[in-house]
Formats: sequence, structure tokens, C-alpha cells
Amino acid sequence: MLYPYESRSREVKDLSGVWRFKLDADNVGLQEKWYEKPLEDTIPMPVPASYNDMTQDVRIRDHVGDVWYERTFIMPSTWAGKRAVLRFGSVTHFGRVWINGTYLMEHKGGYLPFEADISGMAAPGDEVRVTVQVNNVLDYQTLPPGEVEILDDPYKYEKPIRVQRYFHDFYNYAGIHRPVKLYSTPQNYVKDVRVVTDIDGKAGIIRYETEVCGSGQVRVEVRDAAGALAGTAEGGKGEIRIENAVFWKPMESYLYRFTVMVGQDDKAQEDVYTMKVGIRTVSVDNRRFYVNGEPVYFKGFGKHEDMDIKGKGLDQAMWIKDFNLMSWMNANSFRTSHYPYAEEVLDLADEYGILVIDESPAVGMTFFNDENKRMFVPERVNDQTQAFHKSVMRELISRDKNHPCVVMWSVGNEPSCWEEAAAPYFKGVIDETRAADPTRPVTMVSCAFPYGKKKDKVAQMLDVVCINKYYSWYEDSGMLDVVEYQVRKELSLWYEEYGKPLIMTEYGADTIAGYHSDPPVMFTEEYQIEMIRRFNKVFDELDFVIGEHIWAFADFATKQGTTRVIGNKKGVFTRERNPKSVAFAVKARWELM
Ligand code: GCB
Repeated sequence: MLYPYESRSREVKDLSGVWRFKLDADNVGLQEKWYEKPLEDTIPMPVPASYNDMTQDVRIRDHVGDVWYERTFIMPSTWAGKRAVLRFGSVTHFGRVWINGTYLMEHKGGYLPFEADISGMAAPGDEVRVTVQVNNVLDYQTLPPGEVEILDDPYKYEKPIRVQRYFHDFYNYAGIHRPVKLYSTPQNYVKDVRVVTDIDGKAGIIRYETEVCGSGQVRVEVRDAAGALAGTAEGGKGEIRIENAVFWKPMESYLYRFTVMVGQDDKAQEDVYTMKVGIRTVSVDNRRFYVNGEPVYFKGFGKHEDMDIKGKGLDQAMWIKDFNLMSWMNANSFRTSHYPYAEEVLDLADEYGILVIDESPAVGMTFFNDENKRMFVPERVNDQTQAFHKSVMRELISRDKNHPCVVMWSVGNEPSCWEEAAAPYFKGVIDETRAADPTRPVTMVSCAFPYGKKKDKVAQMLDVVCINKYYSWYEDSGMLDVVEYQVRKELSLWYEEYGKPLIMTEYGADTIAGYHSDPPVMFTEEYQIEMIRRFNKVFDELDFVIGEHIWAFADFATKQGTTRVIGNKKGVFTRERNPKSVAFAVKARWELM
């Protein structure tokens, strides 16, 4: 699905702002058809943002089920004869939309966009009421998975309480998290464009394929960053060769402007779609990961879309700060742990030249500490979940396929991939991913082992092994002296067993900014520095290690529990983006790499 950029033929109206919001405390709104007339007793709610932290009302923060959003807008009077498409960047985790009380569309999956043409439902100049039902429930057929539990022990609870259980470590923020846009196109329009780039000596090659609705000739032109014409082509599918091209590289971004035009002789009716394209190649062998044929070492972080007050709502200020902090640290990459991030973020990564491992929302598919409970069983994560997981991978690839920054797909984070049924489950998902995009390597992030009872049954299907390990933290807590032996031992076994390059996609220590001790103890800034230093020392000895992503970029919100003191504190930065001491140590290391 294409991002709605403005062009000569396309106008974009941003519907972000303050919407009307209503909690559906008893989850009766759908049955009572709240969408039929304007919502009553609403409170103001910003879009994009999570609703959870916006009020002082714990019933809103902890609600399990539906909430409702509504606003009105004017259909632009200049859009007569055009398509008018209403597009949501994301609604977490399920959204259903009505226009003036008439059903329009629905979408399952909290981190990907959806849209529909509403031009037949309202005339130019009309006032339009849009109503959205937002549902935050997680079950075994959603990604991430979860389970709603009814607490009904009469000795403990006055009346039954519904609680949302989930097995991942970030707060289940919900709401309209990304911008809502209304955009116009002509009736004949560019529905999709796919570019794949290649390098031939000094020349760059852009192979493209377009999908057009309606009739008309397709023309394509490429301009360099200064606006000079670099190449043209005719037809819905083709190739443009640019001699002496400037390539997109990690930390050295260069973007061409790629324009598709479709129309007949009448220029006024022509659709024009422009996006940025970086010319680069990605490949992998059994020891290295290459961009443009040059080996790269991933330096960076696992992250979250997370901010105080706004939760997971897109915050461009936060993102610019984060990209500047990543550049300041000499990082060259991050993983969209543990779900697809906003499209606006990938645009920035393209601009900054940051490599992105683009992850699906398949996180928390494990009962890691409960040996007797399995996740991949017919009554939990099952064929229906797999079908949904495949469709999420298709949607993700359809959305992000043209970003040069995206260099690898991650089908999930830390599933119990040692379970027998996990292997066929992930084989299906990985095959689907490769079919949807044969040009990028595929990984899955593992917390399993290369041996024993929890031996990884998926790693052999992947291009790169990505693992998360917390030596001296969750196990052998406080024992920094075991770190080097354990990293060396386990990583070597991964390579012996699977023969693939390896990225340590998570390692880190909860650290409360301002806590100090020497010798280091857990939760102090010195412990975080020392643990990371010891991991890094061994990475430098092992030539199949192709990257280090510290967990995490910044502190973030989690559900409440005895192991989390107001969230996860493994950030190199605080939640407000102030550096902990480790930031300076790692910055100095990455400067030399
Ligand atoms: C992990 C998870 C991540 C957690 C992290 C932690 O393995 O992938 O989501 O936040 O550990 O800090 O426990």
C-alpha cells in the first residue's frame, strides 16, 4: 500500500487533532449501534496518541475492550470527480469505521495502515462524521497474542473482573496511534509501485513495476537529489539505468525522486505519484551481511515507539530526537522491536541512512518460564493464527517494500521455537515472507539455544541468526564474571550448529539513572557499562558476529509487575532521552568501528 504523499494530482488533508472519545465501559456500543448518531458524553482525545495515559481515570487506562472515537470534517469542495480515500496509519489493535453511520471498513492488526474510498458516500462540501470503534483485546489469534482472564474467585473479588493477560514486555497501549489522512486521486490512478534496485559497476539500476487502476499510459522519471533528470521510462514495468549513480549507504544516505505518471492526453486528469528511492543492494552469505557488496556490522538498538503521555502515538519530535541521538552515538541501525513502526519513521531512516530490521508484531509467543505450558497448540497459537501472521507479513512487505533502509524482515521475537509445532508454523510464515519479497534476507529473533531441551527449530530456515541473551541478568544475576565465557561458548555453538552470521539483537541491564556503585551491582550505571563492555569484548573475537543491538534504546512503559519499577529500565537513554553513562562508553566504541 502506498503512502499518501502530496503531488500535482493528489491533495492530502490531515485529520489529526482533537477527536471526541467515549469509553465503552460495558462493551455495548456495537450492539447499541453508537455509530448511528453522534456520540454522547464524549471527552476530547488527541489523535495520534494512545488514550491510556491521557486522563486520571484508571477505568480508561486499564479498559479491556472497545472505545470510540469520532470527528467531523468537510469533504473538500474542490474534489469533485476525484477519489477521496480515508486512511488510518494504524488503529491498535482492531478498528471498525463508519461514515455518517454507514459501515466503511475494518482492520485487524494494530501496527499497519488501512484505507477505503469514501467519495461515493459524501459529496464535495458535505460535512462528514467519521466514527471509529477501537478494540484493544489480545487473544491467541491476534499479534501479539494474549488472553482475557475473568477473575471470579468469590473469596478474592467482590464481582468478576476482566483482565488482559499478555506475555510480551511492553505496555498494551491502544488508540488511533498514527495519522488519519484523507487524500484525493484522479479516477485513473497509481495503485501500487514496487522498485528493486541493483548495482552494475558505477551504474545504478532501478527496476520497477506499477499497478494502475483505470486506463492510461504509464511514464516514469527519476530525478537526482538536486532535481536534475537522471532517467525516464515508459510502460507499467521496466528498468532505468543511471550511469555514475550515487548509492544509498549506511550513514551516507542518497535518495533519488522517483515519479510515476499515469494518464491520457489530458494532463489535468493525470495521476502523479512521487516517492524517494535509494539505490542499494543487500545480500548475505554464511559469515557476512553486505550492503552494496560491502560487509556491514550492525551497531545500534532494539527500540520501542514509546513516550510519556502519548504512549505509542506517533511523535515526530521524539523521532527526530531519537535519530539525532542514534547518529550522535555512531549507531547505524535499529530493529523495529516488536512491531512495524510508523511509515513516517522509515522515511526518516531512509534520510538518515539508518539500517532497519523490520519486525512483525509476533512477540510474546512463549511461556518461557513454564516448562509445562505450550504455545503452539490447537487451542492457542494455531492455524488461524498462522494465516493471520502470513497476512501481516504480506501487508508489512506491501507497505515497506520500497524503503532502502529496510534490509531484513524479522518474522517475530522470541517465540517458543523449541516446540515441535513451532517449526511448521514458522516455515509457513517464512515461506510466505520470501514469496512476498525475494530480495531481502529473513530472520527471526530467538531466545532459544543451539542445544538441549530448548534447541531452536527455526534457525536453519533463516538467513541470519538473531539472538537475545541476558547473561548475568535474568540468570546468574550479578555475576559479571561469567559473561565472557557464556557469550563465547553459546555463540560459538550457534555458529557450529547453524553456520549463519549472527546478530546479538538484545543484551542489557536494567539501570536506574543516577544509581552508582563500585564494584558494580545490578541496577547501577556501572553495572550496565561493565556488562555491555564484556559482551562487546567477545563479539570482537568472533568473526561471524555481524552486529550488536543493545536492549534498549530508551526506558519504556511495561505492564505492572514485581520485576518492573515504572517500566523497563534497560535504556541507554531514559524515557525522557537523557543519556545514562553507558551512552558515552558505547558512543566511543562505535566511533572506532
Ligand atoms: C526480551 C524481550 C524484550 C524485553 C527484554 C527484557 O528478551 O525481547 O521485549 O523487554 O527481554 O528487558 O526483559
